[in-house]
Amino acid sequence: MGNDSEYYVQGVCSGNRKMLAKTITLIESSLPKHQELITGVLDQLLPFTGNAIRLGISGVPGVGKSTFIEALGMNLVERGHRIAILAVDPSSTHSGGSIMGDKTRMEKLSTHPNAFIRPSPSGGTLGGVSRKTRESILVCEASGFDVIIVETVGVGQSEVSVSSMVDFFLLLMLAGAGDDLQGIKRGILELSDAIVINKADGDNLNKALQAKKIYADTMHLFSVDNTGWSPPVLTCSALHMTGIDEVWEMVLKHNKKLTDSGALEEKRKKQALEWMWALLEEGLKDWFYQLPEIKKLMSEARWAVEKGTTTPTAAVKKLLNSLKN
Ligand SMILES: Nc1nc2c(ncn2[C@@H]2O[C@H](COP(=O)(O)OP(=O)(O)O)[C@@H](O)[C@H]2O)c(=O)[nH]1
Ligand SMILES: [Mg+2]
Repeated sequence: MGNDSEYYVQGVCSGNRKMLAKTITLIESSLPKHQELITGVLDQLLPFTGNAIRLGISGVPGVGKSTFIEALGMNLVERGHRIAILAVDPSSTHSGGSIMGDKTRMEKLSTHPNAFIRPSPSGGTLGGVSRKTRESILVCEASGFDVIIVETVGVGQSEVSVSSMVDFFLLLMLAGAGDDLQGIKRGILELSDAIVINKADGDNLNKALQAKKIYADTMHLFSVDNTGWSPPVLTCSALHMTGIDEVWEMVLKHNKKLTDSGALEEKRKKQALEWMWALLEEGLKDWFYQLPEIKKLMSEARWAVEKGTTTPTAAVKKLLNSLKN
């Protein structure tokens, strides 16, 4: 049973949660026989994918991502949506992923029959974690989830990776936490389809409204992308569940705009192709460094360059030429 791709395909497509979880475990396995099996499973699932709204959520630790996802998620499941939450967090440890180890903040959602929460796979490189998350998105879609949320921590390269696997990339921020844009790199702002200032409640409400103006001015500096979408700045309180409807309406508006113009299909095609090139480059590199001939020549090349008896250019030429025979 467990070696048969049909078994997984049927299980996933019938919406069976256990089979969904099992299939994602297969994606996360590094055993060659599991990888071979899942490759076939994914190919068969592909026709049943693509029907969800893919939403990425980022922001520094403490900004309220988990609380926000609980609020938005409950809002959506109560309206009949089926929502899957995945995480990209290469720093996560064996405890089940630091990013969602705090399942307490998603207490209601995590026990809801229409929600599926999967922590980041532990260990591994960003590239590895990202691949697993991309493939998990497809499996969740084939299993009938119509909203997929990918959460990531607001540090480093993981935002770039998440923004390249979702339709809408949302950056959660705080008002007046010191420096103007809280160390968020300009590059991350450019990736964002919206900024949502969280914790707009209590004493913080006025500050949040002020920050909204400042951020809106900043976002105007970025040119509108080729889909004609200009990133809005909104406020919300994940804790008090205010402003959540507005965030979702914005996501729907963006989705409609991109769907109607054909830009969504283009975006996903482009993402798939870029992913293919990235995988190919990674695969080529791994393959190259594993070659016995290269291993041998590498140490010679390193030695010669260190000694100054050959130039890096000549050393690389020699390495690559050795493959031509
Ligand atoms: N006042 C207020 N507190 C919030 C809000 N959202 C989250 N918090 C609090 O901020 C802290 C961090 O929230 P959490 O969701 O774990 O943040 P994460 O690290 O980004 O996932 C918790 O103590 C939350 O209760 C909000 O909208 N308003
Ligand atoms: Mg969290």
